[in-house]
Amino acid sequence: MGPVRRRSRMVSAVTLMTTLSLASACTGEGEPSELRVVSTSAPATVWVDGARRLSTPAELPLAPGRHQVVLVAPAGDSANGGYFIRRESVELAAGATREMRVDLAREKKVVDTSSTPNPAESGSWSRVRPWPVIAVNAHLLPNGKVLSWEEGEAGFNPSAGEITGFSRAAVWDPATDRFTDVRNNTTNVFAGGHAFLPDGRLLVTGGQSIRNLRAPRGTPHTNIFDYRSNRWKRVENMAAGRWYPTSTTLANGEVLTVGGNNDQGITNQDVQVWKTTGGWRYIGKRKMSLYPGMFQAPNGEVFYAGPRAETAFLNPTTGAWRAGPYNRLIRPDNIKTVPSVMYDGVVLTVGGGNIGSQGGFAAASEAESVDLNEPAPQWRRAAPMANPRRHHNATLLPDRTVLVSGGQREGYNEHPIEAAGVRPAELYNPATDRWSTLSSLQVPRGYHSTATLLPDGRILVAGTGNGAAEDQYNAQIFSPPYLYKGPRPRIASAPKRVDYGEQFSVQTPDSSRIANVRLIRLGSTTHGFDMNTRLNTLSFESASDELEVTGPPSGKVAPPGHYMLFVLDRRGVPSVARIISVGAAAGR
Ligand SMILES: [Cu+2]
Repeated sequence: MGPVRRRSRMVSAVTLMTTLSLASACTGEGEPSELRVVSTSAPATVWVDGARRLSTPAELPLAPGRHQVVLVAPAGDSANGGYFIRRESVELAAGATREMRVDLAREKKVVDTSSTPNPAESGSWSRVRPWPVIAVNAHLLPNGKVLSWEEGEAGFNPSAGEITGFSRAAVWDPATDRFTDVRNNTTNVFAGGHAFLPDGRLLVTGGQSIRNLRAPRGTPHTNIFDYRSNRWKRVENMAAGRWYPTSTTLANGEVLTVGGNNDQGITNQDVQVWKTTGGWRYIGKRKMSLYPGMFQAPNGEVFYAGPRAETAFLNPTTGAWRAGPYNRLIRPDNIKTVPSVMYDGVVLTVGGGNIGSQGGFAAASEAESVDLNEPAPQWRRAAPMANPRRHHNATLLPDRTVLVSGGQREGYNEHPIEAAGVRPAELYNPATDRWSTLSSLQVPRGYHSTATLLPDGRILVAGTGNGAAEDQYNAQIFSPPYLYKGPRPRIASAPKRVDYGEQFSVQTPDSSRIANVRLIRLGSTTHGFDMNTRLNTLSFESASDELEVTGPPSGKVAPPGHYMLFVLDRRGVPSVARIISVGAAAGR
């Protein structure tokens, strides 16, 4: 066969050799004027820059003249079965042409090991689809789009007299399936903390300044990403760097930031708060874990849930700490990477790594919960998962269950996860204290993977790699069993803004069969911890074609900002969510 032009995305086969031919011209910043696939090989779908099919132009050049090509041969199209995934960087001067020869037989093959279970019991995974960045950090924006980014590079800016950085970042629009390049040109925001401000902008604290795995160093940069303009803005620096901090939106709309390593590679002990008027205030010191699990608690304090056995409560006004319940069930020694989530004031922690003797790196299957609504909260053992996991994600779903995806049974960050990866998802129902095992991932996800609940009730699972395991420039989207249990209730209209304690009406033709109304705060996840999400069940009364719903009582149970509003029927089938802002200070 001769050259196939961009318009065609499938090429037919005679041998196992595919040639990619890239030609660069003056069509934009390093964008190839033409990408041809010369193929006499097994069928392949070719994506340019990991984002787009061959039939559309490249959108995310790495840098002027530098491009990525991701090659994916879907299982059904390949004689050998399985998926071939490969990422290639191609340097191209303007007007230059370059050929890539790809031997499909030698590419990495990811075999689909899942059977075809009943999706009403096990849910289902989408096909593996390319993603333009490694989604180490992922965030659902107030406009329903998803922002994700990966590790970038650091450099020294002599004129500014400081270390600067760069991150590749993209915004995905699920409605159009298009990506927008939103790179950050001043900070490597990988390794930062993040939480949404009441107006829906994302506050990003710190990031990586110098990569030194013995003592990684944090940057003091503070960035704000504005979903309305897709722009980053540098704001007031922190007093010291932060690498792996946690940021938490507080009841009054301020954002607490703790933990992580500073610019010298040692623990940053500052306890600091981003004010609603902008800028930082400092409220003392405490030595914290990397990416500590922090939650605004219903009593007004902030709960430090671990990952270590020691827990604590912080008064975010005075900076005073008091001891919390000791988590003694698991966590025998230096446990790490324990996802925690909060639903209706209950914190659940699931699994974690470094179990057993030092260097063993086995993972735990145990789960525990603590109800912060009680006057003297205590940890209680929950049923264990079927699989031990570390580097997994726990995601709150609108039916008040918790989806656990990915993770590995053993091994540290760089451990190959092809064998150690846990492919089946698991779902925890706190109402019954039971886990069920769901369908399996095709690509195992471990360190630096993320999971993000979408307004349509599906979960975007992406990432893995970026200095750990193997880079995964791809994603899979999970449809939970609740999407296969009958017609979805529908929200016809809902207010854009709701105040604390306010009664508001939600129009729905399905009012007679609505059993629950819930809010889920937008996800903002990295390293297995979602710093922003929480779930609130709201009280309501049904009327004809509408629900009279009462907003959450205060910022202590629902910090101001954007939430997905779901209505659910008696079988737990959720509507598509409306994204609304909650709290007097919310929205602009
Ligand atoms: Cu990391």
